Amino acid sequence: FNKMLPEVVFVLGAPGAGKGTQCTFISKEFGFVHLSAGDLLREERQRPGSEYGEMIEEKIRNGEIVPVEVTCSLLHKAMQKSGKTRFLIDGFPRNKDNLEGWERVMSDKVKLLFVLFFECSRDLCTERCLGRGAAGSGRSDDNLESLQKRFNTYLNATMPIIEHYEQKDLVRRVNAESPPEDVFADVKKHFNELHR
Ligand code: UP5
Ligand code: MG
Repeated sequence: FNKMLPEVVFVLGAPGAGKGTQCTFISKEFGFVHLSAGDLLREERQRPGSEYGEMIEEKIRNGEIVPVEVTCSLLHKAMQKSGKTRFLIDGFPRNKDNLEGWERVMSDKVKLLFVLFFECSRDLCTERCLGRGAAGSGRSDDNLESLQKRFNTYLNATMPIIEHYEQKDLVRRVNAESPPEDVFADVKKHFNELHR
């Protein structure tokens, strides 16, 4: 019966670990719809008439986490709009508020397959994000000050979520320090194990 529910993989890992990069690969090869919570929030921030624009920008710049009502509703709408049934949810849930809000609204609407967790050192992640900033990402959080805050939030708020799913045996860890193609070789194994 569960098989009729849309299927979801949460993709987590430190800022700059390569979540977005790997989701692009997964989406191409396995046909999952890639939904980045960060991208949806940045889009909502730009949307004329959005009542959340300023709040979102302030949270992002300070590496803080937007209230789940906003993020979860953007995710839910994007899922419905896609008309598809398999989703990569990139960068969510990042804290207890996210987790509880998702469970409240979505846990009976989707089946969580597993949590893909990218492990990458802080130095390497910082270097990647600063590199992306220098290359003109335009992201207001690709600077050293924001990155320090993003990392603190990651360690204090997001790691406990990984531990929560670890206890349910749902975490699939991948070392994300090698070149993107090599990381994807490991990522693939977890998707090949799924029913087709
Ligand atoms: N790169 C990628 N993989 C590489 C590799 N293997 N080797 C070498 N380089 C690699 O990659 C980052 C950079 O590294 C790129 O230049 C890439 O080419 C290179 P990317 O794939 O973008 O990594 P990713 O993990 O997606 O990094 P991102 O910066 O997007 O992660 P964050 O988790 O910090 O950002 P996100 O967009 O998810 O969230 C931003 C903010 O939005 C949060 O801080 C928060 O304020 C807010 N937010 C919420 O409030 N709630 C949410 O639910 C989600 C976000
Ligand atoms: Mg990303």
